[in-house]
Amino acid sequence: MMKRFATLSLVVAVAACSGGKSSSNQASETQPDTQATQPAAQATQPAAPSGPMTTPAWYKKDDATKTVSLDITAGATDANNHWNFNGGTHGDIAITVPEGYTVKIHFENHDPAMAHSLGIVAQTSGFGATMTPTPAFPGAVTSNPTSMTAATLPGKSEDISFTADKAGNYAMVCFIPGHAATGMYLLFNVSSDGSAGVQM
Ligand SMILES: [Cu+2]
Repeated sequence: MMKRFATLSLVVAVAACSGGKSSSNQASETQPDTQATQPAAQATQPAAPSGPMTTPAWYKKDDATKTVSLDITAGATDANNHWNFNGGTHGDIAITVPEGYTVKIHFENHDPAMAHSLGIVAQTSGFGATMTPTPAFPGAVTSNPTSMTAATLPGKSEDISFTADKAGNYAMVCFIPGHAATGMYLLFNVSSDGSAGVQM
């Protein structure tokens, strides 16, 4: 907001100084361009969370057993019509686990009305309305992940476990048709340098 305001002031100042016709034309062309580009970019690829690495109560790491345990709740809040993981949507939470660690996820569905699922995929944005439920790691998906009647139903839970054996950027998605496309995904990173935790 500050940046855009500063740019506007600068444009006005330049136009005022030169007073020339070409200058004011230039100014009016530049402004709408900038405004049109910014929202489009945010809709397709929101900026990854860049906050400090934290360890909320739902993230536990045990270096002795090289295990990260995650408590993930679908519909933890009413954000995005309950289509969220621990309240996060559109990749606004980034979970990072060290490469080679076993990841144990306890998944609960607190959405009163809708089945949800959880899987880790290599894709991190641009999710289609329907998705092939192929996890990035063997075992990194809940059962019947695309089914509105047989995925993890309201009030139910499921536990999955997998080895995060390849560093990279992944996403945690819901495979029910339309859910990831409308924001039901978090970012999931596997670090090669041992970094671990949660950023928002
Ligand atoms: Cu869902």
